[in-house]
Order: sequence, then C-alpha cells, then structure tokens
Amino acid sequence: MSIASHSEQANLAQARDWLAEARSIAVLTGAGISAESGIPTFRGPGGLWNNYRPEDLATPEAFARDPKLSWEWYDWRRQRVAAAHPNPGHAALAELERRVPAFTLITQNVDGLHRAAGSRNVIELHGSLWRLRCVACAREVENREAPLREIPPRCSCGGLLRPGVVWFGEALPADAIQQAARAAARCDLFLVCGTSAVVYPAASLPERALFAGAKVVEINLEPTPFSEAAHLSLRGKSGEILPRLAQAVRHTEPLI
Ligand code: BJW
Ligand code: ZN
Repeated sequence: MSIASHSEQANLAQARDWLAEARSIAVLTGAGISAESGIPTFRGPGGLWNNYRPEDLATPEAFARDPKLSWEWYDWRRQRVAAAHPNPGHAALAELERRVPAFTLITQNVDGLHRAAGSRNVIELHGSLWRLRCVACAREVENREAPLREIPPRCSCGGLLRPGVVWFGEALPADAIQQAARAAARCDLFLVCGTSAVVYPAASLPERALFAGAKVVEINLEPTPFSEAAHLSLRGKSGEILPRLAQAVRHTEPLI
C-alpha cells in the first residue's frame, strides 16, 4: 500500500473540515462508486464501452432495431448486479445522510446499490435496471427477476417491455433533474464521486454547484474534465476515501 503524500493528507483534512462544517451536502455518483462491488464501469480500463458500442445497445434506435440483443446485454448486467453487494463507499454515503441536516444523493447509476446500502434520499437520474416500461402502453413494472424468464419480456398488453433506463438522446425524468439541480444550487458542499463527468446534463450539476458558491470536491481514481475546476480533487478509490471523509461527522449523533 502506498503512503499518502503530504499534500494528499492535507487535501483529505481540508475536505473533512468542509464536511464537518456543511449544513447541506449534495453528492453526484457515477459507475466508479460501484466498481468495488464488481460492477463494470462504462469508460476507462475494463469499461463496458471497450467491448460494446453504446450506439449498438444504449439508444432507442438500437432497442427498436434488435430488442433481443439489447435485452441480452441488460439481462447479463442485471445478473451481475443481483449478485453484487454495496461496498464501503455506498455505506459511507448512507451514513452521511443519517448525520448531515440536508443531504441529497444524486446518482447516474441504475444498479440500485445506494438504496441497498441504506440511502433514502436518492435521485436516480438515469433510471433503474429494475424498472421496466412498456413501449406500447407506457405501464411501468418493477421486476427483479435475473435472469429473465422471457427475452425480450412482454407487458400484459402484449407490448414490448424496455429497460427503465435513460438512453442517449432521451430526456432525463423531469422531476429528477429539477430536484437534482435544486440540490446542487443550494448545498454548501458538493461531492462528485466516481464519474467521468462527460455525460450531460448530469455533468452540469457540479458546475451549477460551483457557480452557486458551494465547495466542490471530486473523488476519482483518475483526472476528469472537471478536475481542474473542482476546489479539491482526491485521487483514489471511493470505497477507501469516502469512509475516511465520513469520519469527519462521526462525532455527531445520527439524525435519523
Ligand atoms: C472510480 C473507481 C473507484 C472507477 N473509485 N472512481 C455533445 C455535447 C454535449 C452533450 C451531448 C453531445 N452529444 C450528445 C449529447 C447529449 C448526451 C451526452 O452527454 N453525450 C456525451 C457523452 C457527449 N446526453 C444525453 O443524450 C442525455 N440526454 C439528453 O441530453 O437529452 C436531451 C433531450 C432533451 C429533451 C428531449 C429529448 C432529449 C442522456 C444521457 C443518458 C446516459 N445513459 C447512460 C446509459 C444508462 C443505461 C445503462 O446503464 O445502460 O448512462 S450512458 C452511461 O454514461 C450511463 C452512465 O450513467 C453515464 C455516465 O457514466 P459514469 O457514471 O460517469 O461512468 P464512467 O464509466 O464514464 O466513469 C467511471 C469513473 O469512475 C471514471 O472516471 C473512473 O476513473 C472512476 N472510477 N473506479 C473512484 N473505485
Ligand atoms: Zn403495455
């Protein structure tokens, strides 16, 4: 294990001070926070997009062209997530929510691991792998069957069910992005964790928090396009850094 440099220690201490002082915290998470649970990320080493082209699988056009192929990929991902458990990064965010007066967790992830870790105020910007929606009648159903019995799955009306996720070119759920934008604008501290920060409109949320005067701290294994703009960029695994940050509020009584 490497010994953290002096500046890394100082950055961590600064982030902990901001955390201890903050009355309102918002967090944006991405695929990196679930990497330590064994869920592949999209971009970077081992990322899903190294083996699959997003336009072949994660667009409405791809689904319309070949729903079976699209579903086979989602069914495989659902099985991986069903076998996974939340990691210490998810747990640390759930703990923060219990100890900080106002806390909003905004996630781009569709795996449901934040709720599984005990987080309650979760905004799922890109939907959920566990919700299916009928392309004919728009009915939504919760479905946790992994593997699915039938591919592609069908609605009771006979229409095709699609994954309840947001594909490229589709609008995010209006209430979700509005609530997320509000949380970003009113927080004193915004954490950006495990996201490559390249997919919009999610990537605009840390910019909005900066503009509104919040301290913004990035936690990522690697630099991202947002790193330069962040007040602090902590390099490393979220499953190691977030629990160390959460220690900053551990002296307070849980609020819920
Ligand atoms: C760790 C770690 C560890 C690893 N610890 N860190 C040109 C310019 C600007 C915008 C556009 C443009 N062209 C098109 C657009 C719009 C487009 C977009 O942003 N494209 C860009 C890619 C260019 N956006 C959209 O289309 C969105 N919709 C939209 O804009 O609608 C407009 C509209 C309005 C009104 C009507 C109609 C339309 C929708 C975006 C949907 C994104 N969907 C996906 C798939 C979801 C379903 C599924 O899961 O299959 O969402 S794509 C994929 O990317 C997924 C993710 O949520 C999203 C973000 O990825 P994320 O989470 O950041 O993961 P990675 O893999 O990229 O990064 C992981 C990071 O973790 C890395 O940095 C690692 O270093 C790090 N890491 N291990 C800490 N242990
Ligand atoms: Zn239907």
